[in-house]
Formats: sequence, C-alpha cells, structure tokens
Amino acid sequence: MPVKKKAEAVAVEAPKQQKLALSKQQLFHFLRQMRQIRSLEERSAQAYGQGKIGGFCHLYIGQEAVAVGAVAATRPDDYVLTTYRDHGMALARGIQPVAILGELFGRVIGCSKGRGGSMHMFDKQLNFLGGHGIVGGHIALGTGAAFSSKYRGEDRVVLCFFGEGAVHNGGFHESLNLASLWGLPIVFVCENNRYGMGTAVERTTKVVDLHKKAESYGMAHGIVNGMDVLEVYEQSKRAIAGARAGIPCFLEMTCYRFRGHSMSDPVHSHYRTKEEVECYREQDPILLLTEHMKNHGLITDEELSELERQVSAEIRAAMDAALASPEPDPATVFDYIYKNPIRPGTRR
Ligand SMILES: Cc1ncc(C[n+]2csc(CCOP(=O)(O)OP(=O)(O)O)c2C)c(N)n1
Repeated sequence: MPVKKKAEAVAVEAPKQQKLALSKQQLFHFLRQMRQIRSLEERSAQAYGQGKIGGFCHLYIGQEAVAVGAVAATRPDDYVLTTYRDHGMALARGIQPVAILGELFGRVIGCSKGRGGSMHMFDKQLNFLGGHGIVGGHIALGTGAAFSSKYRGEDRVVLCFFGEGAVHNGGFHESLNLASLWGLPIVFVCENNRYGMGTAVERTTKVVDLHKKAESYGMAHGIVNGMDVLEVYEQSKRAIAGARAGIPCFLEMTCYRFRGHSMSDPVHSHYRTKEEVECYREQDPILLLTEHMKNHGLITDEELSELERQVSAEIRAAMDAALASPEPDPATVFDYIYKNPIRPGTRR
C-alpha cells in the first residue's frame, strides 16, 4: 500500500498555558458531561450493591476528563474504541444515559440490547466500536479501523483508548509498528491510572514514561495531564489533526481511578494507601474545571447548583426508565451472534 506521509518521531509538548480559546458554553458542556458521568457511575455503584447489575462492573470515577476532553476533539464520523471501563466513554460519545444504564441492567433498552452488559457498550451510528473485555485486544481492531479509513480514502480518525496494563501486550506493539509504518489515522490513548488491577505500573516495566515506547516505532508521542480536561482537549485536538494528515500518535494521559479496579475491589486495597487516594482527590478533574470556571467568572454558585440538580434528576429518570424496560426474550438468545441468526435444530 502506498504511504503518502512519513510518520516522524515528534514529542508532543504539553502546553504551558491554554492556547485554544474555549467559550463559556464549551466549558459548561465539559463540566456537564463530567458530572453526568460521575452521577451515572455513583448510581451504578449503588445499583450494583443492590444486586441490580450482574457480572463485572468497572467504574470510571476520577478519569472523566480523559473521555470528555478527548472525545470532544473528534468528529462524529471518527471511530472511538475503549476497554471494559467504558460507561464514561459511551456517555461522552453520545450514548444516552438510559441506554447505558439499560445495558448495565441487562434490559432491551440497553445500547447492546441488554446482551453485553457493563463491558460491552456499543453504538454503530455513533461510531463507538466498544467496550472490550480483553486487555489490549481491541488495539488491533482500532488499527484495523484506521487501515480501513485510509484504504477507502476516507479521512476518519480512530481514537483508541486503553489502560497502562495493555502496553505490554503483543497487539499493542504490532499495532504501533504498523500504524507508524503505514501512516494510519489513529491516536492511541493510554489512560495511565497507575494500576492494572492491584499492580503498580513500576512493577511491570523499566520504562515508566510509557509514551516513550512509541519511539521504538518512530511514532509521535506525548504526555498529558489526564485530570485536566482542557489540556486533554487541546492535546487531543492536535494529535487528531496530525493523525488526519497521516501522522499517528501515542498519548499517555496520566490519571487516577478513585474507586477500586472493579466493584469487587475495595477503594483502599492493600496496593495503595488512603493518603494516596486522598492526595489525588485534590486533583479531581471536576473540581479542577469548576475552580477554573469560578476563577474566570464563568460560573456562579447558583448555576453550579442548578447544573447539579438537573444532572441528578436526569440520571434518576434514566435509571427509572432503564429499570422499567424488560429483559430480552429468552427465545431471541441466538440473535445478533451472526449476521444470519442461527436457529437451534435447523441446518444452515
Ligand atoms: C488478556 C487479558 N488478561 C487479563 C485480563 C484480566 N484483567 C482485567 S482488567 C486487568 C487490568 C488491566 O489494567 P489496565 O490496562 O491498566 O486498565 P485499568 O483497569 O486500569 O483501566 C486485567 C489483568 C483480561 N481481561 N484480559
């Protein structure tokens, strides 16, 4: 396949100050989405405790700025893929809270018709290609989507998110190598929340500046404060523009999950201290943006209370609607597995 542009190894420098002028409306939108995600996740945790959600459930609380800032930098026809920690990403991409909660509850109103559950949010119209349960497994899928975009002569970019636990996976390295070699339109985003389940990143690699791994493949790379939605947005914009021009990029976004790895992992497990969690809480992405807006006179206390009231009412209503939706009919259990559904007892 012809390669039009050669990828260069360019470190993406974090900006010292905000360069993109964002309107009050845009900042409000970021704050609203982050609060929606937080509220949806807190209610999901409650519902999980009440036995309303089956299977695994990995919450995104603390990492909201990554999904909101990065997805805001995409076009609607770009592709977004992520891991099992996908509720926040799904919401940022535009899946309605009722369809996310419905999926968590295994109801037909869910975005995957109640068959996927927490780890398998998906929406073809929104070009949100999952929600994937296998660590690193979707990185090759994202690279394939980027290849398809280039092969068809489209200028759609792929934004592929994964945790730092995935960068030791073979598929990650094969994907970066080919993406760089072929100048594919893809941005690989590593959400480095410091732990893969209970294993700290420094116990898994000598190269803890994970973004530097891209140098092995001659790929542009950079490190971003993933707790700062404005920085995430700005750096994602730049990286996506580069990818659209045939220069793929690897961004490491440093962040922190305030809850355990999944609902079965307590917040303060043996692998991290209460003090560490408290310290990161001071950099809560919602807190940081709220303070920024207050300091610049972009939000009043009244507007903030009203926003909180609206979001809380919206998620409560979505919860009720999701719970009112029926479970899938057992007779349809073989639907959606293959394009032509299999019917037990019949020959194909
Ligand atoms: C191939 C594979 N190995 C192991 C697992 C079990 N597993 C699920 S999550 C996880 C940790 C991954 O951590 P990270 O990639 O840093 O993402 P995070 O959970 O922090 O978002 C592991 C080992 C899996 N799902 N897939």
